[in-house]
Amino acid sequence: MPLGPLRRTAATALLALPLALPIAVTVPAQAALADAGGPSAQVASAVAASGGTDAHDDTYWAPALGKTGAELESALHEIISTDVTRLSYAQVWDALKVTDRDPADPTRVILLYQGTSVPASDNGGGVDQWNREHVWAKSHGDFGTAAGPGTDIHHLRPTDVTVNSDRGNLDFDEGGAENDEAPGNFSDGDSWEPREEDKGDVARMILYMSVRYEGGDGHPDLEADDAVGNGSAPRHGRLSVLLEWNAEDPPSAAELRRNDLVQSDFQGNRNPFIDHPEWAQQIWAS
Ligand SMILES: [Ca+2]
Ligand SMILES: [Ca+2]
Repeated sequence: MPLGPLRRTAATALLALPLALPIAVTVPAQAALADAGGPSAQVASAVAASGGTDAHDDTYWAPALGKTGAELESALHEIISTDVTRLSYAQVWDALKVTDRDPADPTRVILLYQGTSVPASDNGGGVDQWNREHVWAKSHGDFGTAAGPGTDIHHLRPTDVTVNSDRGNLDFDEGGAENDEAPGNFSDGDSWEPREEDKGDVARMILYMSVRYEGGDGHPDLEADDAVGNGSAPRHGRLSVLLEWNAEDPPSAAELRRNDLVQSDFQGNRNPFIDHPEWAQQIWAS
């Protein structure tokens, strides 16, 4: 994988983040991502080398550093499931108005799948309003909108009402016909392919849900799998494609800022794959 675009992403993140993450934060993580196809020991050493340089490695992620595979997944589950605040579904409206605020205009939010900016106050169920898209489709595990996975804003994003309806509960995969209202998104009978800018975001949201929900607290054990057409099973695919998207579309400044806001203002937990996208490879590709 060429490092050029990844380094540009790191530089962009630095410019846009007021809490300037040191450049050492992103560079080792991206280097590890680039090495993800290599021996796991090589990846592990890249992560170890980044320990202490990431803004959250010394504290939040400390118990996970140096681990790989199932041990890493288990450590991350413990970290992101401890001292978590569960929002009500009504609270999600106000939370998304903060986490997905348009940086150019605080009265607007940015829509997933389109990247367009719409008035934050125009939320609801009408045509051309925005609503709460469950990126992990809530029918996959049938968890509804009670406080828990159905209100976890790490995977909830503002979307146009009819685009949300078009995506429905489809698994994610490549191919199909382009969406009229949301150019760059494609769908067929069993899958939805988001536009390029959202591919990595979607992947990291699904992977977060897979690690966050392991069958405790009365919630289903959600697992990413390599299928489409998962129906109501607590599964979401397609894992191999999501891992590719995670690598192709690294975390943006907006995604990093969103992760900070979800932790500091709402839920108290972070999405590990936004801070360390290479962890996805270390859990699922080993
Ligand atoms: Ca992205
Ligand atoms: Ca799980």
